[in-house]
Amino acid sequence: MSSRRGFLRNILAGAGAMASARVLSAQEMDMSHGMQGMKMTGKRQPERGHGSPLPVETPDVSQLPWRMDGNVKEFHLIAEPVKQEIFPGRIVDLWGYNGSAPGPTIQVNQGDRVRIIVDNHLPEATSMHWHGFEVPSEMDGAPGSSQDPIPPGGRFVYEFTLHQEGTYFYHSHMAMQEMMGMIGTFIMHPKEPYKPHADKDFAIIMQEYAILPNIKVPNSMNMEFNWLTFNGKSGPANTPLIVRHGERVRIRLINLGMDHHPIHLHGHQFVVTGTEGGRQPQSTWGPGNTVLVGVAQSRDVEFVASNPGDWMLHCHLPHHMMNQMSSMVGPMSRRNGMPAGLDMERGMGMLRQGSATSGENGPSLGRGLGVGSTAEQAMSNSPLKAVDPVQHEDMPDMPGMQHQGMQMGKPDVSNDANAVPGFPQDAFMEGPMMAMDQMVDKPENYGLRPGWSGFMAGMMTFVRVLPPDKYDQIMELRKKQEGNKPMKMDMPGMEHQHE
Ligand SMILES: [Cu+2]
Repeated sequence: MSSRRGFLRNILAGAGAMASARVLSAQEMDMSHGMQGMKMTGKRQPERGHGSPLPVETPDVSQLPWRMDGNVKEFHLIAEPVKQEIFPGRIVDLWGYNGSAPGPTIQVNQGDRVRIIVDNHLPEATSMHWHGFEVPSEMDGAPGSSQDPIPPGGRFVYEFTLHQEGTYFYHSHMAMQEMMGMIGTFIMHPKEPYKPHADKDFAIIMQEYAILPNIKVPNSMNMEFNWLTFNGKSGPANTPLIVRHGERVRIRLINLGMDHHPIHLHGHQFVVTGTEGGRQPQSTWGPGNTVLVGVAQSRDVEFVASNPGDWMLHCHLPHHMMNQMSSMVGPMSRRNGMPAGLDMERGMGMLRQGSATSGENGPSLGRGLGVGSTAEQAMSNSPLKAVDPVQHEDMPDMPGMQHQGMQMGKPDVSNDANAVPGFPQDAFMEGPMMAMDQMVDKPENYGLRPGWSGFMAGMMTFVRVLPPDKYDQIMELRKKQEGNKPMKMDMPGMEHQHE
């Protein structure tokens, strides 16, 4: 490990005298790839240098290191297929950058000269767009108009000076690739620190995927989504945002998908202080607790964490608070099999026969997860057959009740539940039988109410506003965990270390 560490230091430190054409070798690329895989900074509490900006934490996503080449900050992104564990045991095939989707977080300072080397390790052409950046047209990454697409195996070197500040992001400018995960956070720290000053600063990217049980590849043409993620994780796999009681908190929310997400915070009012265009004037800040983050937008919200507790932060669209099971509720779960998806034309409502509400078409319209299945299995999830193995065949990748680490428990339903039209809705989708506290155990979850994980799904995490003793305890646990990790990552505001 120590040789790897030394190697990294060389990459980061020895850069000054090198020609600008110098780029990382394949071996170094493997290195940086492995580094990202360790996810060491996603949870790390970065230290602050004198007068340097507060680094933004991106829970569950790593930070992209850079090297200085003269006065240019040089980053290296590799577009590639990735295996992303979006939920315990649910490892799916996405496309991302440097081993993850979303890709690693880039942080720079306003005024920086930045170079980003983009290598394409995908089997098809790609292009990198710097969303909202005021840069020369030929650096915009619009394939076909500002540049040729980067062919498979190819490379494009982007370089520009950034005079903006705010919450930005980078993404592939190929539409279907966007739906495979190809986005990352790009923070531009302001020259003049924002006022009032924030004690904690977080960023979260929202994404959505349509992935059938048994299948690991998202259907990027689908219009409905069964896996909703914050920073590449679905609840309860997300790492909560840890805050000390009384601190001022900024959360930067970024959305790239097919839906707009109303993000709601419990227990506090916040103000929207920034958009994808940068800081907003204070005169526009009105109180709220839900902010609609539209597709391709970012929103910064700020609040004083004045109310101690474990507060949910989640998308308020009901179907975005679920994991993969939204088709298994209510009357639809009572039939002996039903259409589970159709070919594209019919899935999108271009019917060949029958009406849109017929038994043949009704349940499948707008769901369109058709690839790989035409009918869902006959199944029962009535109270009397709650442990029917058929139920688990139907969701083999969902840790079942018999799964190790899953807590045993019974949903609380009344004796005549089956007689009530509409039953079941949430009875088998959340609650004690879905709890998996141990499977998602980590310092940031320490002290949560037992069974909490059974109620967290989709775009859902916690802002934990903790009294000093509890806060310190979790920071201590986190430090211990970090101590076991081999390398330190470099953060913005610590540039002096590279020079
Ligand atoms: Cu949503």
